[in-house]
Amino acid sequence: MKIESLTLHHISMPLVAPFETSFGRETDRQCILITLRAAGLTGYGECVATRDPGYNYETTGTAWHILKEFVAPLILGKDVPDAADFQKRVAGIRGHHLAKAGVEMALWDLLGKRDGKSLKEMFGGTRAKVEVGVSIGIQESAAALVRTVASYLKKGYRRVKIKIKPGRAVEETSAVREAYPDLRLQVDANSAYTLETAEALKPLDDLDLLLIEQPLYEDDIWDHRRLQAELKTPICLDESILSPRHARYALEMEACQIINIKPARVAGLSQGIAIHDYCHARHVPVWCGGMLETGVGRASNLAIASLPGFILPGDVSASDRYYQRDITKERFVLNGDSTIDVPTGPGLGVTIDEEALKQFTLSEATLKAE
Ligand code: OSB
Ligand code: MG
Repeated sequence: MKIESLTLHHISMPLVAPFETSFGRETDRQCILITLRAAGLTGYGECVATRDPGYNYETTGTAWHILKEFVAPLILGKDVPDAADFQKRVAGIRGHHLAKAGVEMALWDLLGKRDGKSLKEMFGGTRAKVEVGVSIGIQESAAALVRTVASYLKKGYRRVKIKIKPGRAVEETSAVREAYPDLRLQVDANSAYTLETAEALKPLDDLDLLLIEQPLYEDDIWDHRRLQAELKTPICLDESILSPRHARYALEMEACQIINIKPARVAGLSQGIAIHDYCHARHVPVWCGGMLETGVGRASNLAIASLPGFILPGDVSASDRYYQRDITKERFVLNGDSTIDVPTGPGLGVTIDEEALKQFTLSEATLKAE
């Protein structure tokens, strides 16, 4: 499709409750909404870079710069037929995966709207609804954490992930396990440990966890192999997997047994699908991670999670777990069986609430083909 314009909205949305991880605490979530126009159609994508470089090195500021100065000139006025062509065009831009992924998402939305197909249909998704869990930030105390877990179980979530960091892991996770002996439970350290300090995580190995997510350095795969050799609990990698190649390295090295697929982290949905296909062929379980997405990114996550290899519940919770007001008219709700329905409308299957978008916009820019 010949791309006529690209619009960026830097937005900030208040979270219903602060979200604290080993790298920081967020009360408002920033991201960039990307709009592509082509052939009388509008496609939307979400760039999940946040205000601070805590999860990885990208921020809303770096993404804005890369999108405006480098990605836009490669697509404006150009015929971009599909995601593979888009990836070829941006291959000369090193890194900046979150920026690239936002545009690829908008392209999929355009293509789906043109063809009258949902992302799920285009990807070959096999499920109409996907199993989901909830990711719970670091709380004030172990007792507060147990109360928070209880509140989500009451809402119907049947899998819980808790954020951990040094000094805030064993007591907290043990308390949740004691309160809920049969709960599907997992933890996420967001790279807060070293091979040495990870010794402190050994007691977690006896808590029957589904997985331990990204305990070590974000730029490392090898030391995860060393740690995995000492644990019976599967290690799952998030930050360390930046491409389908990394997925192969990690599995060949036996650095992990499970992969968290966040399409944004690997530069786009097409790359996330490639990792899914690679893992599925090897019977390696994957699940869909989250970045506190708006309704736009949430629709995209649900679509990819409908692929058959996503056998573990994703971090794709209901809209009300994150935002009182979202930028999509659609809100995602939790079904009684801890699932969320995959959108069926053309493209992402969501519509933008322009009023809400205006309310949350910090700055806006439109770039047009010459
Ligand atoms: O590591 O999975 C992570 C949120 C922001 C940055 C990193 C992570 C997360 C989450 C939240 O765990 C998942 C969600 O969107 O509910
Ligand atoms: Mg993670």
